[in-house]
Amino acid sequence: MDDMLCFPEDFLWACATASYQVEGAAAEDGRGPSVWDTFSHTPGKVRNDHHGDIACDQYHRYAEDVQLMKWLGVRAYRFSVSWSRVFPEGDGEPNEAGIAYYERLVDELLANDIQPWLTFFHWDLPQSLEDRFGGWRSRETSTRFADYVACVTQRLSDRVKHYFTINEFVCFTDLGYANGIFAPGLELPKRECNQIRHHAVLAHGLAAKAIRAIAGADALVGIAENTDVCVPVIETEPHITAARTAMRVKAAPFLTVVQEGKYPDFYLEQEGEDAPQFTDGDMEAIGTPLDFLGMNMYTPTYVIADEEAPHGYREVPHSPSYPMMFTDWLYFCPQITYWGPRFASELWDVPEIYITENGCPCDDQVNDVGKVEDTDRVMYVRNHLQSLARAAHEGVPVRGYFVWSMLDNFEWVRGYTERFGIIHVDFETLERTPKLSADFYREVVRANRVV
Ligand code: PNW
Repeated sequence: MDDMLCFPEDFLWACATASYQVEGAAAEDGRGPSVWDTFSHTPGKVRNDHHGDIACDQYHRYAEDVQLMKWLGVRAYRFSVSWSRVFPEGDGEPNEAGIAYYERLVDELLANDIQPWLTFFHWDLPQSLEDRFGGWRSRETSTRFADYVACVTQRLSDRVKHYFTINEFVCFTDLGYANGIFAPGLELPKRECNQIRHHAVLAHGLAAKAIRAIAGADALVGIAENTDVCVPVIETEPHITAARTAMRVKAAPFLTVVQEGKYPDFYLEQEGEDAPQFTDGDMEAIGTPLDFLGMNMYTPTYVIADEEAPHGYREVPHSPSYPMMFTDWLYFCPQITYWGPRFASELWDVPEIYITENGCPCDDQVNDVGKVEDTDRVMYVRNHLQSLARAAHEGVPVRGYFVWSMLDNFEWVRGYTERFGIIHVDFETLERTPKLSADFYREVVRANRVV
């Protein structure tokens, strides 16, 4: 372990996708619509009015994709289940054909020695729950989520050991119901938004309990969260302490309450009249101890110590000249994969940490020999892996890395215009071609080392 570019033995190299972004087959075998089907088919909501009707067609091409994963050498695949494939209306009787798809996918992965890591919710809420209950505005959605999770766990826990309840709270709560930029596209006041956030963490807690009740010690349960990674601009004690505090403060309604089983007092005070309503039972479920923490990491929040400021820190905005990847929100800061896991383990003593997403969009062009030579993506991933190796060498319990994404896919409101894959997808022919970054990642996986 003298080699600072080396990873611990048994480090889990993997890749990730999500149902609505890759599956396609939107109306096949009884799948019901999700809020993302409705939203993407509403003119003007998604760039170029793109939608996920076909996406990467992984629903039909999963066997080919598993072979690509095998070629990469990854030992795990993180995918999500489309809730409305299993319960077309979100509740009621399960749709056998929908469950059968995930059985086929899981069996194919296992036959190729690739562990399935299953996410239950990656934003594609059944439209019927939105129509009948107001979606996440109602705790009916939280309890139905737990029922859906119980059903899938019952059917798959003989083969699937690793589960993520929910992916990225802020993206379907705040962005969906307060900012209106993601499905279902609403702009509700703060009080309602806080209650929506609460229903989301409650859904996580109820689901975690359901998985444990059904699969017991056979199942390992975690969450995949994109908490703001606060990075000390200067790596000295006061700034490090300030950044760690900032991470806990900023995550108050999401990761902090999940890890601590209690809303921090400062959060409830600060929200005042708008604070969420909850019961003791809710808090008990929300605080269910987890087996691991999944961290999705893309971009930093820079912090410096400031004794005058609330909580003793101040965020430093990105200057216009700060280097960015090929989209308007992704600032390049490879230190996130060091500070994120380190702070999470210092704040909450989490047993295991996985980077469940990391990657970037690039202006990928196919060259005259049919290859995408994405040296910028290689640069991005290489630097983030170096920081992750630093964390591992210092004893932070980082156990694995899932590159986002295995292949180009439906990038939400950016449609197919932003490519995050290490494998190129031609969206006319659906042909897959590994990019130079895939060659790079394959060598990393093989060597268990940054190469
Ligand atoms: C993640 N931000 O979302 C999602 O989990 C993926 O589905 C998505 O494709 C990927 O990142 C790339 O966007 C994020 O603004 C959305 O910081 C927004 C942010 C971060 C992650």
